[in-house]
Amino acid sequence: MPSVRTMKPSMHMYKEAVMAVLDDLRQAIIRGDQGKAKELTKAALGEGIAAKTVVVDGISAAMEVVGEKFRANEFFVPELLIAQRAMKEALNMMSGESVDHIGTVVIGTVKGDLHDIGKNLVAAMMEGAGFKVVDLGVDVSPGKFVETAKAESAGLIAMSALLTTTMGSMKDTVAALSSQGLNGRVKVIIGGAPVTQSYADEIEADGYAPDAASAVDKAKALLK
Ligand code: B1M
Repeated sequence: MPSVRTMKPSMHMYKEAVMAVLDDLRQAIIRGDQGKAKELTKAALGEGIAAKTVVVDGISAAMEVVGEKFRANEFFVPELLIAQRAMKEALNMMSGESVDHIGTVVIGTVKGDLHDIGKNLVAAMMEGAGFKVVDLGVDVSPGKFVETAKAESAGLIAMSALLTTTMGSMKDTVAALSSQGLNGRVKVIIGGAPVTQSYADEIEADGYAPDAASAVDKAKALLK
């Protein structure tokens, strides 16, 4: 790969080189090439591209394309899973990168639910937007969400559910927050394929978002 710095006689060429690196990274993630995704993320950071730009314009943008292809039946579960592994490899390369945090978010997929592709996308986008993200993974109990939010002094709990049978755990988490007197102080945002705004209203969650990009906007608005 050509070096961004050595190819920098003008700002225009520098921007083109940055775009080329990010484009290669997106393509590597979309085709699920873990090695290349890792290598290109490392190279992009090494060339001085901001961690936030790598996450937003590289990693998250690639997963948005994967999501669209999946919805259009161009990709199926295996393609989704290998792209997700490549995404994880790329994200692992980001640990240790310093970004000024605009708030702390505790995120996870609710109890009984093992779906994490959408949740990882939301977590990556939030990280890219400047939040400190504490990712509890999948199968997260209401107690674990609340205890972690307390321990991390988080302003927001973000829950994902993909099964109609696990959505109830979101309600239990809101109730657990209330029982500790933390509702209002720790905001709650929910999402996932079966989740709706009316469900958020019903369980008195502070927000709902249909996709990862709007989850970031909602989180920013709630933590203002
Ligand atoms: Co499962 N699964 N699955 N599955 N699976 C669904 C969800 C299902 C709709 C398939 C179907 O029947 N058509 C169905 C649920 C039915 C229902 O309850 N309504 C289902 C089922 C039934 C099951 C099992 C029970 C199957 C079985 O074993 N009999 C089982 C349950 C396991 C468990 O969780 N306990 C199961 C297992 C699995 C796999 C392990 C094989 C795999 C998950 C792998 C993984 O995640 N690591 C899997 C997959 C891949 C799917 C489908 C095919 C794809 C889900 C996905 O990743 N989509 C799904 C069918 C489908 O959706 N067509 C299906 C892509 C992802 C980018 O979208 O997660 O929706 P999504 O995220 C979106 C938005 O929803 C939003 O942002 C993302 C986009 O930007 N979003 C948020 C998500 N979380 C958010 C949080 C927010 C805001 C927005 O704020 C906090």
